[in-house]
Amino acid sequence: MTTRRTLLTTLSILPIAAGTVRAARPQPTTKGGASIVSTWDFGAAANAAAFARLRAGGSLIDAVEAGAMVPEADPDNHSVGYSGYPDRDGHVTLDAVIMDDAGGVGAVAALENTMHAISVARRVMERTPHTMLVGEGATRFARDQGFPQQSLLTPEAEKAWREWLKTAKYQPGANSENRTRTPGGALDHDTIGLLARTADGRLAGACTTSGMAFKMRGRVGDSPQVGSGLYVEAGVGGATSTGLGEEVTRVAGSARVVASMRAGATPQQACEEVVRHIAKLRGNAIRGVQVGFLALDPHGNVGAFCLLPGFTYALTDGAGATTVLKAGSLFKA
Ligand code: SD4
Repeated sequence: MTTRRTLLTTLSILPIAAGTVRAARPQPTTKGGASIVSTWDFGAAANAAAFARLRAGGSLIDAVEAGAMVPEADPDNHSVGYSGYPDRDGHVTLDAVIMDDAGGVGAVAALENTMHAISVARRVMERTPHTMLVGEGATRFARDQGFPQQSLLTPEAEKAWREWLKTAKYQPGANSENRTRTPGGALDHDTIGLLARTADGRLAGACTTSGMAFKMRGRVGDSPQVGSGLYVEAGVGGATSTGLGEEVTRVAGSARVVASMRAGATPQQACEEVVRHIAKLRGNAIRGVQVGFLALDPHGNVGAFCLLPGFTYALTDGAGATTVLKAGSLFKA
């Protein structure tokens, strides 16, 4: 018979050698559990918009869309939506996915000229028989659906790209999402992954990004791919990821987190398991690479864990109070 302990061992979520692991911080105890969680500190503003939408009677999908739209419209956020850093050919291309817990999924990848990729993803979910549109087809769909068309490349982002072209070195750095940015520093990527729940335990999620700055044209990361950047399952939980997408896609990271939760792991244990799995699988190849996972179960329990210190997330409780927390990390640096 499988006891809980043997199950956890199988999932390799029992503590491993001291010295390599930084213990995860105790989980916040919020009255009634978390209502909305999102990646990075800038998730706080997104959570506020999502919470307001829920409070105004919106659906979970309305709420996660409203949350994701905040960084998409923020000109200071250089890789979600408007003003995202372009690919190496100078095109801003957006990736997004939205998902409910009743089988609803919509995604776009390599979308151009539309600020709110998350809303186009929602439209894919609601108005097409498909789950994902990419590239020119996604861009045409957005235009045909009446989304305003504009260049997403701001002068500031163009300047950074032209500067990058001088060396054209592609070396994504860790934790560039944090607001403690140095002007002109290597701001490689930003992504928001957002999970929300209702008091009765229904779940939905959204994830939106322009991906890695100065990526190859046509490159798509984890974010818009169901099971990698986001996964939600009724009665089990949801998970989302951030960081170097290739390392998440390789292992279908968010689906793996939810699978662990389905097998009995807590959200925290499940996030730790996938991070350890990536580290074991990739060894030296993930040195200096950041990948972080965030998970939420139907009761409002939250998990977060990452490879390197520095991954933060925003947690909003049932009363609307938001805290920004640091996730535990597998490595110290
Ligand atoms: C990507 N995962 O395109 C995204 C980037 C990211 O925080 O999450 N940055 O690989």
